[in-house]
Amino acid sequence: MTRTCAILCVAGLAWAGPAAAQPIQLDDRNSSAVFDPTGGGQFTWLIDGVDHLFNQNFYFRAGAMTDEVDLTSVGLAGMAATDTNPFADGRVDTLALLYRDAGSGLEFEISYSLRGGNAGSNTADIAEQIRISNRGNSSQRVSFFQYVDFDLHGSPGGDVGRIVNGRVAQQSDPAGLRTISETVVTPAPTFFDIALFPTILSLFGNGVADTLSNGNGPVFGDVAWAFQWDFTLGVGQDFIISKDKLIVPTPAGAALLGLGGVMAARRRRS
Ligand SMILES: [Ca+2]
Ligand SMILES: [Ca+2]
Ligand SMILES: [Ca+2]
Repeated sequence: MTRTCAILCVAGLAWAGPAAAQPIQLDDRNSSAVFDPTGGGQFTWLIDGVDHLFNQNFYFRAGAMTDEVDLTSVGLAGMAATDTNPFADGRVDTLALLYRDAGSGLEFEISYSLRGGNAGSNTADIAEQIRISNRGNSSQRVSFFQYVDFDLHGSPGGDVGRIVNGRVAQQSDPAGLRTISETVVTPAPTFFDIALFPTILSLFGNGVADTLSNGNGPVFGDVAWAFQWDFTLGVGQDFIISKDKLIVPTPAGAALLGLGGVMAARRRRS
C-alpha cells in the first residue's frame, strides 16, 4: 500500500492539490483495484488473489484537437477516496477523481465503486459514473473514449470477446473459468470496437483524429475493447455516462451470454 493510499484509505480524506498523485488502492471483501490517477488509469483488479485487468483508461478529443488525449495526463484537480458500505467492509471502496482541461474548459469527474463478493466466490463488480461538464465559454464538440484491456486470469493470451448490441462487452478466458461483462447503462455509445491489443490503443496519441470502427468480434487472443461517445456540450452543460463491470465464474450455460457458441466454433476450427 502506498503512503498516499494509507492516508486516504484509513481516513477517507478528500484531497485537492497539484497534479501529482500516488496510486490509490480500493478494497472490498474479496477484491482490490489499483488506480494511477496521473499515470494511465486503472492497472489492477484482483479478485480472490487473481489479477484480471491489464489496463483501463479514458481518452478525449474536443474542439479543434487533432488527436485523442489521455485523461490522466491533463490536470488532476481533486481526488477523494471513501468507504461507502461500512457494514459489509469498512475499507475504502470508492474513488472520485476530478480533471480539468484548461484548453477546452472541460471538467471530468470519474467515480469508481468496487463491490467484492464472498471469499472464494470469484465475483466482483465495479460501477463507474462519468460526468463531463463544459466550464468554458464556448460550446464544445466532444469525443470521449473508454479503453479497457482485460487479461482474464492473469494471462493475456487466448481470451475470447465480443460486443453485443453496441453497448455490452463480454470476454471469457480460454479455460472458460471467468467472464467479464461490461454494460453501458446509459447512454449508448456512438461508436465501439473490440480487437486484439494494441490495435485500438494505437489510435490514441497517433497524431490524427480517430473514430472507432464498430467491430463486434468475436475476437480471439489478447482482447481489448473501447467505447466512444460523441456529443456537443453547450456552456454549463453536463454529459453523464453510467457503466458497470462484473466478473463472475463463467456460468455453466454460457450460451446465455452468447459466448458458448463462440467457444464451440473456436474448438471446431482448431
Ligand atoms: Ca467498504
Ligand atoms: Ca488518434
Ligand atoms: Ca487482453
